[in-house]
Amino acid sequence: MGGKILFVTGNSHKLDEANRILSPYGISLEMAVCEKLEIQADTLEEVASFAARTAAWRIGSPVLVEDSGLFIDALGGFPGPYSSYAFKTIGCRGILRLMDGFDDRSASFRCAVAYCAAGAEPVLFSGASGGSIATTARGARGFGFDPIFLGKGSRLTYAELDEESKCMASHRGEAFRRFAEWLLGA
Ligand code: ITT
Repeated sequence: MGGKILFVTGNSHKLDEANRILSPYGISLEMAVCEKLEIQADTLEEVASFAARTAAWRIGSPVLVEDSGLFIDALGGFPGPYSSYAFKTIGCRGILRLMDGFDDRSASFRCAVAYCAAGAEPVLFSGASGGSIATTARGARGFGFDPIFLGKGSRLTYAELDEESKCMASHRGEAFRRFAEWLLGA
Protein backbone atom coordinates (compact mmCIF):
# COMPACT_ATOMS: atom_id res chain seq x y z
CA MET A 1 0.00 0.00 0.00
CA GLY A 2 1.11 3.58 -0.61
CA GLY A 3 0.69 6.40 1.92
CA LYS A 4 -0.85 6.41 5.32
CA ILE A 5 -4.61 6.57 5.78
CA LEU A 6 -5.92 9.31 8.06
CA PHE A 7 -7.55 8.05 11.26
CA VAL A 8 -9.78 10.60 12.96
CA THR A 9 -9.40 9.90 16.66
CA GLY A 10 -8.05 11.60 19.75
CA ASN A 11 -7.27 8.25 21.36
CA SER A 12 -3.66 7.21 20.77
CA HIS A 13 -4.34 3.69 22.14
CA LYS A 14 -6.86 3.13 19.35
CA LEU A 15 -4.30 4.33 16.81
CA ASP A 16 -1.60 2.01 18.18
CA GLU A 17 -3.93 -0.98 18.24
CA ALA A 18 -5.28 -0.30 14.74
CA ASN A 19 -1.74 -0.01 13.36
CA ARG A 20 -0.74 -3.28 15.03
CA ILE A 21 -3.80 -5.01 13.53
CA LEU A 22 -3.28 -3.54 10.05
CA SER A 23 0.49 -3.95 9.74
CA PRO A 24 0.35 -7.56 8.42
CA TYR A 25 -1.74 -6.15 5.56
CA GLY A 26 0.83 -3.43 4.80
CA ILE A 27 -1.64 -0.71 5.82
CA SER A 28 -0.65 2.09 8.13
CA LEU A 29 -2.68 4.87 9.74
CA GLU A 30 -1.82 8.31 11.02
CA MET A 31 -3.81 10.48 13.37
CA ALA A 32 -5.76 13.16 11.51
CA VAL A 33 -5.69 16.70 12.79
CA CYS A 34 -9.45 17.02 12.66
CA GLU A 35 -12.22 16.97 15.22
CA LYS A 36 -14.31 13.79 15.44
CA LEU A 37 -17.87 15.16 15.39
CA GLU A 38 -19.80 12.78 17.62
CA ILE A 39 -23.58 12.75 17.41
CA GLN A 40 -25.70 11.12 20.11
CA ALA A 41 -27.17 7.96 18.62
CA ASP A 42 -28.21 4.47 19.64
CA THR A 43 -25.69 2.65 17.48
CA LEU A 44 -21.93 2.88 17.08
CA GLU A 45 -22.43 2.59 13.32
CA GLU A 46 -24.48 5.81 13.17
CA VAL A 47 -21.91 7.68 15.27
CA ALA A 48 -18.96 6.44 13.16
CA SER A 49 -20.73 7.08 9.82
CA PHE A 50 -21.64 10.65 10.65
CA ALA A 51 -18.16 11.47 11.96
CA ALA A 52 -16.47 9.88 8.94
CA ARG A 53 -18.67 11.67 6.40
CA THR A 54 -18.06 15.05 8.06
CA ALA A 55 -14.31 14.55 8.45
CA ALA A 56 -13.84 13.34 4.85
CA TRP A 57 -15.73 16.38 3.63
CA ARG A 58 -13.65 18.75 5.79
CA ILE A 59 -10.27 17.21 5.00
CA GLY A 60 -11.02 16.38 1.37
CA SER A 61 -9.43 12.93 1.48
CA PRO A 62 -10.41 9.43 2.61
CA VAL A 63 -10.62 8.95 6.38
CA LEU A 64 -11.23 6.23 8.92
CA VAL A 65 -13.28 6.71 12.07
CA GLU A 66 -13.89 4.14 14.75
CA ASP A 67 -16.56 4.19 17.43
CA SER A 68 -16.53 1.56 20.12
CA GLY A 69 -18.03 0.70 23.48
CA LEU A 70 -18.69 -1.76 26.26
CA PHE A 71 -22.19 -3.30 26.29
CA ILE A 72 -23.25 -4.92 29.58
CA ASP A 73 -26.20 -7.31 29.30
CA ALA A 74 -27.53 -6.87 32.87
CA LEU A 75 -27.53 -3.09 32.39
CA GLY A 76 -29.53 -3.22 29.15
CA GLY A 77 -26.42 -2.59 27.06
CA PHE A 78 -25.18 0.39 29.12
CA PRO A 79 -22.77 2.17 28.68
CA GLY A 80 -22.75 1.18 24.96
CA PRO A 81 -22.45 4.26 22.72
CA TYR A 82 -21.90 6.36 25.87
CA SER A 83 -18.80 4.44 26.96
CA SER A 84 -16.38 7.30 26.53
CA TYR A 85 -18.50 9.51 28.80
CA ALA A 86 -19.10 6.69 31.30
CA PHE A 87 -15.37 6.01 31.47
CA LYS A 88 -14.57 9.67 32.12
CA THR A 89 -17.26 10.02 34.77
CA ILE A 90 -17.73 6.77 36.73
CA GLY A 91 -14.78 4.80 35.33
CA CYS A 92 -14.04 1.13 35.98
CA ARG A 93 -14.85 1.47 39.69
CA GLY A 94 -18.27 2.92 38.95
CA ILE A 95 -19.09 0.07 36.56
CA LEU A 96 -17.99 -2.50 39.16
CA ARG A 97 -20.25 -0.82 41.69
CA LEU A 98 -23.20 -0.85 39.26
CA MET A 99 -22.64 -4.59 38.78
CA ASP A 100 -22.89 -5.29 42.52
CA GLY A 101 -25.46 -8.02 43.12
CA PHE A 102 -25.79 -9.11 39.47
CA ASP A 103 -25.08 -12.80 38.80
CA ASP A 104 -25.17 -12.26 35.05
CA ARG A 105 -21.94 -10.38 34.31
CA SER A 106 -21.90 -11.07 30.56
CA ALA A 107 -20.81 -8.19 28.35
CA SER A 108 -19.25 -7.45 25.00
CA PHE A 109 -16.99 -4.88 23.47
CA ARG A 110 -18.19 -3.67 20.08
CA CYS A 111 -16.57 -1.59 17.41
CA ALA A 112 -17.76 0.12 14.23
CA VAL A 113 -15.17 1.29 11.72
CA ALA A 114 -16.29 3.72 9.01
CA TYR A 115 -14.17 4.41 5.94
CA CYS A 116 -15.22 7.40 3.89
CA ALA A 117 -13.86 9.16 0.82
CA ALA A 118 -14.79 12.83 0.30
CA GLY A 119 -18.29 13.08 -1.15
CA ALA A 120 -18.88 9.32 -0.93
CA GLU A 121 -21.01 7.27 1.44
CA PRO A 122 -19.16 5.68 4.38
CA VAL A 123 -18.46 1.93 4.23
CA LEU A 124 -18.93 0.20 7.59
CA PHE A 125 -17.12 -2.72 9.24
CA SER A 126 -18.19 -4.10 12.62
CA GLY A 127 -16.54 -6.27 15.22
CA ALA A 128 -17.55 -7.70 18.60
CA SER A 129 -15.82 -9.62 21.37
CA GLY A 130 -17.90 -11.41 23.99
CA GLY A 131 -16.92 -11.91 27.60
CA SER A 132 -17.81 -10.76 31.08
CA ILE A 133 -17.16 -8.10 33.69
CA ALA A 134 -14.52 -9.11 36.24
CA THR A 135 -15.22 -8.68 39.96
CA THR A 136 -12.13 -6.50 40.48
CA ALA A 137 -10.02 -4.32 38.18
CA ARG A 138 -6.73 -5.98 37.21
CA GLY A 139 -3.84 -5.25 34.86
CA ALA A 140 -1.98 -2.20 33.61
CA ARG A 141 -1.99 -2.55 29.83
CA GLY A 142 -4.48 -1.24 27.29
CA PHE A 143 -6.92 1.55 28.09
CA GLY A 144 -10.49 2.35 29.11
CA PHE A 145 -12.42 -0.60 30.48
CA ASP A 146 -9.70 -3.17 29.75
CA PRO A 147 -8.95 -3.81 33.47
CA ILE A 148 -12.50 -5.05 34.10
CA PHE A 149 -13.15 -7.05 30.90
CA LEU A 150 -12.55 -10.80 30.70
CA GLY A 151 -12.60 -12.28 27.21
CA LYS A 152 -14.68 -15.45 26.76
CA GLY A 153 -13.04 -18.42 28.49
CA SER A 154 -10.16 -16.29 29.79
CA ARG A 155 -9.17 -15.64 33.38
CA LEU A 156 -7.07 -12.64 32.33
CA THR A 157 -8.53 -9.19 31.84
CA TYR A 158 -7.74 -7.37 28.60
CA ALA A 159 -5.38 -5.16 30.64
CA GLU A 160 -3.40 -8.29 31.63
CA LEU A 161 -3.00 -9.52 28.04
CA ASP A 162 -0.05 -8.53 25.90
CA GLU A 163 -0.93 -6.16 23.06
CA GLU A 164 -0.79 -8.86 20.37
CA SER A 165 -3.19 -11.17 22.24
CA LYS A 166 -5.68 -8.37 22.86
CA CYS A 167 -5.68 -7.41 19.17
CA MET A 168 -6.19 -11.04 18.11
CA ALA A 169 -9.25 -11.35 20.36
CA SER A 170 -10.74 -7.87 20.33
CA HIS A 171 -13.72 -6.17 18.70
CA ARG A 172 -11.23 -3.73 17.16
CA GLY A 173 -9.20 -6.58 15.70
CA GLU A 174 -12.25 -8.06 14.01
CA ALA A 175 -13.51 -4.74 12.59
CA PHE A 176 -10.13 -3.54 11.27
CA ARG A 177 -9.29 -6.94 9.74
CA ARG A 178 -12.62 -6.78 7.88
CA PHE A 179 -11.72 -3.30 6.69
CA ALA A 180 -8.26 -4.46 5.51
CA GLU A 181 -9.67 -7.40 3.58
CA TRP A 182 -12.20 -5.11 1.90
CA LEU A 183 -9.58 -2.47 1.07
CA LEU A 184 -7.13 -4.95 -0.39
CA GLY A 185 -9.88 -6.74 -2.30
CA ALA A 186 -11.52 -3.47 -3.43
P1 ITT B 1 -12.20 8.93 19.83
O1 ITT B 1 -13.70 9.21 19.92
O2 ITT B 1 -11.40 10.19 19.76
O3 ITT B 1 -11.87 7.95 18.76
P2 ITT B 1 -12.70 7.74 22.43
O4 ITT B 1 -11.84 7.03 23.43
O5 ITT B 1 -13.55 8.88 22.94
O6 ITT B 1 -11.76 8.22 21.22
P3 ITT B 1 -15.13 6.36 21.63
O7 ITT B 1 -15.94 7.61 21.58
O8 ITT B 1 -15.28 5.36 20.54
O9 ITT B 1 -13.57 6.68 21.70
O10 ITT B 1 -15.40 5.68 23.04
C1 ITT B 1 -15.02 4.39 23.26
C2 ITT B 1 -14.90 4.15 24.75
O11 ITT B 1 -15.23 2.77 24.98
C3 ITT B 1 -13.46 4.34 25.21
O12 ITT B 1 -13.25 5.62 25.75
C4 ITT B 1 -13.30 3.24 26.27
O13 ITT B 1 -13.75 3.72 27.50
C5 ITT B 1 -14.24 2.16 25.76
N1 ITT B 1 -13.50 1.21 24.91
C6 ITT B 1 -13.62 1.02 23.57
N2 ITT B 1 -12.75 0.10 23.14
C7 ITT B 1 -12.08 -0.31 24.21
C8 ITT B 1 -11.03 -1.24 24.42
O14 ITT B 1 -10.47 -1.91 23.41
N3 ITT B 1 -10.58 -1.40 25.65
C9 ITT B 1 -11.10 -0.71 26.68
N4 ITT B 1 -12.06 0.18 26.59
C10 ITT B 1 -12.55 0.40 25.35
